[in-house]
Amino acid sequence: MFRYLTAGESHGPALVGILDGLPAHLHLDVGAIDATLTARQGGHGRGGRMKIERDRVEFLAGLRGGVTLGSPIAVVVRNHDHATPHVRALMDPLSGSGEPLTNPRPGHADYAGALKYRERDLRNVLERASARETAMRVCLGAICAQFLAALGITTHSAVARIGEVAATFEQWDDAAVEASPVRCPDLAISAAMTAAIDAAKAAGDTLGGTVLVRIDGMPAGIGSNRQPAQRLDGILAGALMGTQTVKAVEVGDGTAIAGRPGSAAHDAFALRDGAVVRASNRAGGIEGGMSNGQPILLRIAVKPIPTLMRALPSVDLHAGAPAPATVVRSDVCVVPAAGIVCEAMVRLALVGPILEKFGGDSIEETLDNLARSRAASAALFERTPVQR
Ligand code: EPS
Repeated sequence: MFRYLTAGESHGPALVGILDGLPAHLHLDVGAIDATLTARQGGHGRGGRMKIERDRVEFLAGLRGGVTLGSPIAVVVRNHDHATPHVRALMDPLSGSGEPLTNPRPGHADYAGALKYRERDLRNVLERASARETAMRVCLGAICAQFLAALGITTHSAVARIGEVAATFEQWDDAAVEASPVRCPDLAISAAMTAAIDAAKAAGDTLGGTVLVRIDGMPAGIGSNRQPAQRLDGILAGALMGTQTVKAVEVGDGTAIAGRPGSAAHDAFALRDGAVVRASNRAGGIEGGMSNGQPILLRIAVKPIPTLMRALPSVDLHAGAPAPATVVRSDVCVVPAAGIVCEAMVRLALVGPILEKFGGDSIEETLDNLARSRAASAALFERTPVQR
């Protein structure tokens, strides 16, 4: 069984993660994990905190000589902001205390969390709800990416919308994404997005948007139609909806499919050089809850973050009087970072269903089983070889 767990408060000493169930003998490139952590910290629209943090992974368990042992992997990413004296005074695990935060931000976990945990100080809710925790998800996801890459599976992301500025590409080049300060491969639109973020900042406002995630190299038959919880679209959507700021997930043509007749909604089969191919990929690579061998295409909508410098109306819960929402240091737009985080969630979500199909206590065993499965698929029908 593959599973993972994260712990950590935004201004506590560190974020902690455990990954359990990755096969043995995977050589990990630690520089690649750190590079992914750095990518998450970037993007136009980030606030002052990202100038303080230098996210780097530290391994505590599960690795020897840079190679996985098959035992649980334990990692830490430090919060440098915790070294700031007033932050440490607030958040030291043993002595931390301070004036309570009392005015919930509409859209944040503040209010619902206060009621749930019977908290009179909203800081006790917001510290864990903060998107700071996504640094650990990205760290664990970057480890999983190296397992997936060994199987020929890669993930890619791009920003398609920020606020009202939308791009209309379907394919994209990773190099163009990396060249853009907002991770949008259309450079003219990218400039308009950057300007929109600047305008929102000047107005004390925040912006959300849309990111696309593509998974290449997926073998067919991952996930299952047997039971609801085994459907790969549900597993991916659940992981993505379980991410801070995400409000909607579409697979393939998603909601647009609802308005089309069946004749314009599906992906016709055809033969090319005697092999089965598809004329389109409206389904986004998943049919019947299983990967079908096409690239998996996901579109994720994220909300504008709820901490506005021009605070929304709220209530001081201690005073029982109207008051503006709490204003804390924050970002204007995290859509570029959301693409990196969504890739991490997809990576984490894929490993379990992949290991369920191919198994493997060592990476050699997983690769043997994958190769045998591919050979069996190709030979399944005498006349028409299957793609994967
Ligand atoms: C966040 C508020 C800001 C963000 C933070 C998420 O932190 P601070 O209050 O320390 O300035 O920078 O995001 C991160 C620290 C991060 O690593 O992404 C919030 O309230 O959700």
